[in-house]
Amino acid sequence: MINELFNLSDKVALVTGGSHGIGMAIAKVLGKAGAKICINGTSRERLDACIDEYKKEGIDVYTLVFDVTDEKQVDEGITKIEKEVGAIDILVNNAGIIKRVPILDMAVEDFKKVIDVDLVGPFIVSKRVVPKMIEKRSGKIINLCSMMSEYGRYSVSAYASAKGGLKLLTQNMTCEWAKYNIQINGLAPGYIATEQTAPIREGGHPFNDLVMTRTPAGRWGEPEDVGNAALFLASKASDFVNGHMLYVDGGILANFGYVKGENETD
Ligand code: NAP
Ligand code: GCO
Repeated sequence: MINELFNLSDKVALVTGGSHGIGMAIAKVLGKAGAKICINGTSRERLDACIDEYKKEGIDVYTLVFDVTDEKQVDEGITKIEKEVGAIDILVNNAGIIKRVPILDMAVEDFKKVIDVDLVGPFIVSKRVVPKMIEKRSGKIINLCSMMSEYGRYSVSAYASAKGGLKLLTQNMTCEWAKYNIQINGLAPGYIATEQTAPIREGGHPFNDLVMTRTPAGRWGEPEDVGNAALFLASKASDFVNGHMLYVDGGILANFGYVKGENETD
């Protein structure tokens, strides 16, 4: 049956950074597909504040505070999940930050901080979660990469370096863990309307015009667009997809760009 392919009712999912944005959208879709949903973040207030939003969708979300860059906190958090909810079947390494600063102005510690959260964090969490997946000979790991895994742009050197690295970490995880029937893939959004992009999307920021002209779909993505694609990578339907980068970008990576007005529909 087709819907059996996307039935996650016997699965436990951890979505890091699930209190809002793309993480919440992914967690909601996986929850609606039947998975038991666990989310973390660094802010207890934000985690408490999102519980009702999940409840509205019929999802009893399990929340805990741990910083993905802190090995001890990650170990304690995953141990708690394994004890109180169950071994994690689906891990979504979604937690991430960005700092938009030109290289010459960027403090080394700020560069390292972005790398720590966006690249080392997925390494730490995956390394702690995967032993039970290996034992079970089954698991799904989804790493939130980006179109910046392929492109640089002015002021996002740390972020693009981390997301480029995460693309290759995804491939290396595949080389080491696919033989245990674990599928590890990159989920790579284009420009999505969340808090993270609000500074370059709102208030008439010129970057908004760039995204609108460079994206063939002619719109910003919504978190739900990414969530829906995550369901495929979390389900049986992707059991032979591994080390892949699934772009959810409205076609931006396919498009070099065009001159406004050359398109008769402009
Ligand atoms: P967001 O709104 O800034 O949310 C980021 C989430 O990560 C928050 O829930 C935050 O929770 C959590 N987080 C940050 N640092 C953490 C840490 N050290 N430990 C644990 N949790 C941490 O971001 P978003 O736009 O939803 O993006 C989510 C992911 O998609 C990120 O990896 C981002 O790089 C990627 N992405 C976004 C876009 C886009 O256009 N928005 C495009 C491509 C890729 P707290 O607030 O509790 O810390
Ligand atoms: C930026 C944006 C991007 C998005 C996303 C694009 O400043 O260019 O924040 O980095 O977050 O990663 O896919």
